[in-house]
Amino acid sequence: MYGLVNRALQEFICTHHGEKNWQAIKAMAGVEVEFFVRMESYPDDITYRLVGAACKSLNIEPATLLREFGRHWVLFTGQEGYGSLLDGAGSSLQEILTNLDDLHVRVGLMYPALKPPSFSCSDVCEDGLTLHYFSGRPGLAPMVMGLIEGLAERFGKTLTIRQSCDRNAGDDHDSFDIRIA
Ligand code: 1MF
Repeated sequence: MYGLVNRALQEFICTHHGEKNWQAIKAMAGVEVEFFVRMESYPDDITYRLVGAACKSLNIEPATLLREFGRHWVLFTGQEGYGSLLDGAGSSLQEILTNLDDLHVRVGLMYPALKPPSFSCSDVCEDGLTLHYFSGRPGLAPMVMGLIEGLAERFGKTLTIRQSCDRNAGDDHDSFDIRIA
């Protein structure tokens, strides 16, 4: 994944748990990269190892950490200059979630090493929708739940999310029923 992701993880861990913990986590993960370059592509394995080491060392469940990290990603990319990318994708939560593939096409045009997941929506209505998530990367459904929560925060909305299909449980993809208050 692009270094931007590892940078976001670094900032997330440093903010909530301190620089010292981050250094320890990096060492535990066996990651010898001194600092991550945003626009350079790194093996996914590095990110997974960092998440794994963080969970062990901070005694947090992976699903919990990934969900919080997903929320942080929306905040972080907003600050890193990608706010207009998010805003340009739609003026309501329903619209943005419907346009996530377009958003990733736009990023991918500039950064060809991007391996974007794919999303589609069904049962879109005033007060909610179902978001379907397809990814070459395993285990990141909790992060997507956090991403949705982060986007809702951008819109000042409160929502409830329930995972309705789960690849871990043998379904062919992950999906989320989203109710917007
Ligand atoms: O392959 C990748 O490197 C990659 C990196 C980030 C693929 C996707 C993403 C974004 N995605 C992270 C979870 C991936 C889960 C998966 O692969 O199954 C989050 C997608 C998302 C979902 C809901 C709402 C918002 C979302 O993200 C918005 C977004 C997406 C991409 C970027 C920024 C915001 C982005 C921008 C520049 C990038 C990389 C990603 O690369 C850079 C960065 C700095 C300088 C040059 C290039």
